[in-house]
Amino acid sequence: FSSMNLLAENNISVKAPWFPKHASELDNCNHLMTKYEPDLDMNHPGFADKVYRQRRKEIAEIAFAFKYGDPIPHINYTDVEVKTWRSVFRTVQDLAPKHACAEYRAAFQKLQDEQIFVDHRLPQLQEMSDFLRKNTGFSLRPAAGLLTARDFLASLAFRIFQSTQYVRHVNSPYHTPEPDTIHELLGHMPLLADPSFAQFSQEIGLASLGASDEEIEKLSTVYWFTVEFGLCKEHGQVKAYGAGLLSAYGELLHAISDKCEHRAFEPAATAVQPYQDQEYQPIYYVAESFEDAKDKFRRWVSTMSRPFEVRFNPHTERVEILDSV
Ligand code: NLE
Ligand code: FE2
Repeated sequence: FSSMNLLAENNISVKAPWFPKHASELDNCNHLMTKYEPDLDMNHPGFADKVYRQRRKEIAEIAFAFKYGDPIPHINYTDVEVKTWRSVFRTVQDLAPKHACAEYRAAFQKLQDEQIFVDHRLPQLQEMSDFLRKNTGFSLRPAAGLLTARDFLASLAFRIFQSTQYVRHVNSPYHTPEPDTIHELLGHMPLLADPSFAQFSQEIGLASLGASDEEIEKLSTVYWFTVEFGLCKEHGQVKAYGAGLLSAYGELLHAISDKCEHRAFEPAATAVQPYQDQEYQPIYYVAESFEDAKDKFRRWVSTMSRPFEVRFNPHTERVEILDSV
């Protein structure tokens, strides 16, 4: 950082949208994107199910009340919820050995060895958060639903992942357009325990702090095609690392079939590719490796317009602003 000066917060002369400077300020970053919610979307499998909607409300209250430093409240999952978990868990267990990337498989095994991943109960967010903290320094916050891209990406800068805690409707165990705790647990958590992937996730977050709306849109599109739906190469074969694939076996099989298009991951092009968030994707991007994806991502981010750089100080959980002159 020799050519940079550490700036005091009130010295920033440049205009940039507000962003959290300390992990505790994520208490202000829980704006919901009201899309695909059972109360609003007639196509949601829970739309006509009063009990389901009530349950979602109860669990959302926990997220709204959560403040930085609180333990994540325990949820007593019902038999129906456990049954849904079990079906998805078993399909992932069957398919991952063949179709998931090596980093995912290794972390999955660790989670099984530690009895966090078992088929008869859902892991609690707090125990998962403890597991991640030990492995990569990531931790979790409960989220009430789909957050705005700006809020969601900001938390990644602090190695914090905002995770839903409710369970998808029992009638659609194998695919849901909205995130739910099964998607977070089976899709995201194993890779957040991988050092290289954790670093990549944090860098997307750091790039988002103070970015323009247009850049946020690009970053969340890159996030979509990598963290959510990414494929990568492994010994000449294509494997999945995207969370939306690993938690939804129909789409996983679709993604590695010849019914869709595979393109090489190239941030500048990937960032402007319109995506599908209701059905299976028609296009997937294939990375050479996490390291290669990170290199390409860094080069692309350096072309963004933000007139300062940021770095995360893990000791203070604070983001420091560096004037790049
Ligand atoms: N389609 C995924 C699943 O069913 O698990 C969720 C994707 C959330 C972006
Ligand atoms: Fe996700």
